[in-house]
Amino acid sequence: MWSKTSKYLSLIFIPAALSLSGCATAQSQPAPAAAATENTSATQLTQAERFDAWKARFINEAASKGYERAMVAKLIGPAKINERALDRDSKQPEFSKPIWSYVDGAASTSRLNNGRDKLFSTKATFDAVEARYQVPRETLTAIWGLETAYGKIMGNHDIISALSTFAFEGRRVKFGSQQLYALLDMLKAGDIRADQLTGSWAGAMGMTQFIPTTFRDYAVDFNADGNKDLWGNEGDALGSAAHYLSRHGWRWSEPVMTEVKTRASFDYSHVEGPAKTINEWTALGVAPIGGQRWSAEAGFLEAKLIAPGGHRGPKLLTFKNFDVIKKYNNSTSYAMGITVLAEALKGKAAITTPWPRGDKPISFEDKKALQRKLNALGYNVGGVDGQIGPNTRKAIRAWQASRGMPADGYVEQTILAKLLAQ
Ligand SMILES: [Ca+2]
Repeated sequence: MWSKTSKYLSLIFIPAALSLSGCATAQSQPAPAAAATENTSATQLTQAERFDAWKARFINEAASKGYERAMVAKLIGPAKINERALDRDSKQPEFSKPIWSYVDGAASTSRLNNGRDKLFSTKATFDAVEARYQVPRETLTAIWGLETAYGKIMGNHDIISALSTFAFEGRRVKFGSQQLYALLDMLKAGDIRADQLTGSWAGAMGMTQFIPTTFRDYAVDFNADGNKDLWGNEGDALGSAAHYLSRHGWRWSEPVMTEVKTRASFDYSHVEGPAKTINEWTALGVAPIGGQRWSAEAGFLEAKLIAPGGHRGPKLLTFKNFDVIKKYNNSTSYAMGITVLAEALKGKAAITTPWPRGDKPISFEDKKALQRKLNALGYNVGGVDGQIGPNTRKAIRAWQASRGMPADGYVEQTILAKLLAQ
């Protein structure tokens, strides 16, 4: 596989000195909030009565849209409220997990070893999937591993109940309804059977955790047996993931992410900025680490620079394919986790620079204090919500630049203290 991509980097092979911590703990879920209060001022109906009334309305609405009433009633009738899917104010965790902890977990020793086994045991399927979709097997394996531990943890919630809970009331009414209609479409087309519909409380199904709209629009019957079996058939699941990435613009011959170094005078305000060509990055003093060089062909590829651990941590150029992975799950941490695991499956270390693991993260309340202070100093962060998003990082960069600090937009306790002391 790598031989196909190496036209962009002339490699001096670096042995995979992977130091992967073995903390393959499941992602921590937010603590359950206190039970929702039953009684609302708007109505005296019980939740069960409101849910039944919603079912009747949904069945009528679906029938009016041309779905067979009996089929819809049979499907929706037995649905029960899913307690996990109930709309509650999720409590903010005090500290969010640092990115290195997420990336370590993504490429844990057990996930890597299990992934190697899967690459071996599923080789014939991967050969066929790669040939059809031109998406590399290691990336597909990494998605399979991160989504469901290679099909081990697919969720055993009744999907109709979970989505009906969303559709009936709360913030996710529109989402729930759209997803239910996607399921009706698939059942109508005969792509899946109602008895297959299990998944996560959030509505994701099968080995690759497709929500119904994604399932309807991108799942394939790779083994051509008449059923899109993302739960039990590896070809269908991996073929569907490959089809999804392919349709979102995956480029077989291009890299996903390359670790780089920057010259001492580098202007970090380019971090998280617009994409530039490799030639432009080179002119700005950005070069691959570890004795690698860009080929002439690579010069015209576009890439964005990220430095999620700040200027002292790993710095990475991300290419079009990185953004394609984010179409699967819109998170930089996720795309990095997938890429680090996929490279590890090839025997390569995608990231070699140590993360600033000694840094002390700032709490949710500290993040709000940071945002209030930046607003007060005239750096507009928008709302004070305790979420360090692109706007807040942009404001941090502007403040850092004004103080002659590397403008990487990264914040931990010492930087926060400097800001608050101002
Ligand atoms: Ca099939």
